[in-house]
Amino acid sequence: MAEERTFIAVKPDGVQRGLVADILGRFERKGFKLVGLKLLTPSRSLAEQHYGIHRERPFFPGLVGFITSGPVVAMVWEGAGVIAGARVLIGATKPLEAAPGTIRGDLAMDIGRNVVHGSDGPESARFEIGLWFHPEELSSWEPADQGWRRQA
Ligand code: DAT
Ligand code: MG
Repeated sequence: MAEERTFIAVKPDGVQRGLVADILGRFERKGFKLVGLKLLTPSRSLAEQHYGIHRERPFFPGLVGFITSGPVVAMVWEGAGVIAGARVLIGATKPLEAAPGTIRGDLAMDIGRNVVHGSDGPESARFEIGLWFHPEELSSWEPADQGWRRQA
């Protein structure tokens, strides 16, 4: 399986509730590689582009208002199968239906306060990484213990 990258964000509710370390730590402990990380309050333009696919949905204005309401922790994680794998760690969009052990299953109740975002496929991952990060903000590096995370 080829190495790939995905965009993950701790939403404002996760930051306000002090869940950043817990959420970040789950990706870290899984073995995925952190290649980009920053805290920012998204502009309306960034939020509208990020959620552009939902532009016509009734929840869109509330969603944009929520995601721009405070700081977000934006991240890029790398690894073989990380795009789908991160979605498994995140759990279902509706937190009450998310499996226990997943981020949303463990840490959230409400679809409008589901604490974390993850790209849903290779195309959205590429788009979202380019939207949130400049190329020079991403680091290519090799963990010293990579051979203990993934068989060569
Ligand atoms: P996901 O975040 O699991 O990729 P999505 O892309 O379908 O889910 O929707 C993006 C976000 O929009 C989701 O995390 C929460 C919000 N959302 C989706 N459906 C909603 C709904 N029916 N009512 C309120 N918010 C909703
Ligand atoms: Mg989505």
